[in-house]
Amino acid sequence: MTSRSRHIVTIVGSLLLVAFVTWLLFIAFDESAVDNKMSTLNPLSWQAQRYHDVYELVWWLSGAVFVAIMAATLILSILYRERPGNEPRRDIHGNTRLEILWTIIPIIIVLIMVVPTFSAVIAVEGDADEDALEVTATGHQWWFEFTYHDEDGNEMFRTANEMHVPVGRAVNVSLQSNDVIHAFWVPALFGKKDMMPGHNNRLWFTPNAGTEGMHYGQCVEYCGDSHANMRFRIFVDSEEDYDQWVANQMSDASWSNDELVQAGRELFVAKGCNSCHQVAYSKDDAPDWLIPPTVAAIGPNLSHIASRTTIASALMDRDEESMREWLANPPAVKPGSRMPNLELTEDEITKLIAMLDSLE
Ligand code: HEC
Ligand SMILES: [Cu+2]
Repeated sequence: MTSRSRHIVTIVGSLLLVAFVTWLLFIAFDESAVDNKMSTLNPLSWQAQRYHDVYELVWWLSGAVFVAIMAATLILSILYRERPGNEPRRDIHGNTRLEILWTIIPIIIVLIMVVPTFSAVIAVEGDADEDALEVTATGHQWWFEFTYHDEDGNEMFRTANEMHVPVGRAVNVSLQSNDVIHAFWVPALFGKKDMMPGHNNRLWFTPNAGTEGMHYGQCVEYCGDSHANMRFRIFVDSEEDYDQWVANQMSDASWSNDELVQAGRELFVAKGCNSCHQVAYSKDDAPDWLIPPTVAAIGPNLSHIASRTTIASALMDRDEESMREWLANPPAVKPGSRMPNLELTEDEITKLIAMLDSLE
């Protein structure tokens, strides 16, 4: 290669590198990344905000270090490049002042990062507010179960994959697992934490005022075939909407006397759905096909399935088409699903959907 073509290769290479870095910066700061509901860039609780502050500090510090080193490298290689009249300098062996300086500077930078990091961790990992809502989140392969407790710690009700919380109030979440290690994360609301079998982890968060709406969550610890399909949602409700939601979840499962719904109910028993799914009914005239909750806990509680917006751990919207697809062959939709293909006919699926749709 001639020295001229080597020059051209160097220049083109540098330009490509600069373009690549610019593109990385662009996607990092792109508005859609900031607005994305799975992004930590728009924290909606003070806990998420504390972690985000640390992230931002480290980002700017490391950015400054990066720019300083790159600039020094560039300037020195231009100043001292090989050219007539620029003779090699004498070697230097050790310079105490310089060595002290470049030991102290990194120590200061590390201290600037360590102090806010520890203070954020201590604040966020501290005890939850006294009046915090108590919820147990249990990871299952591949869905989430939420158990709500009253002030005395007694179980009030169970639901799945969609958690509702009141705005402005602390939520204390006890994290558990029914099988393997999962992890719980809603980037906008709190940092990720593992759900371990046989070990209780805990996290808490307080949704800011004005954050009413839906926030996406995801399992973030590889847990088998459908790990990527293990999602969930948190709905931050106004106090009033939340109370209404709780009252509905606490109520008995309801169903109409509609013919299709009744046929669906019969199928729910005939096909053994009730051996895995709870449909809660507390009255004395409870249908005798109901199995106690402790037995029918292999799949999500379906008592109020029609009050949810999604099915199969937020993988699909809860609409007629998705429901058909799911009931026809769950493992085809969600690889490895613990709900087997029950070989249902189109007609049976229609009846079951009518029954499920009535469970508001
Ligand atoms: C062997 C246990 C088992 C049987 C039997 C079973 N299911 Fe399931 N079902 C599950 C599991 C486990 C899930 C959760 C799957 C997932 O999201 O990975 C599930 C999920 C569902 C869902 C989605 C619920 C949600 O909130 O996401 C519906 C609806 C459902 N099943 C209905 C039925 C119906 C109707 C029948 C009977 C025809 C039935 N299931 C039989 C275990 C079972
Ligand atoms: Cu998981």
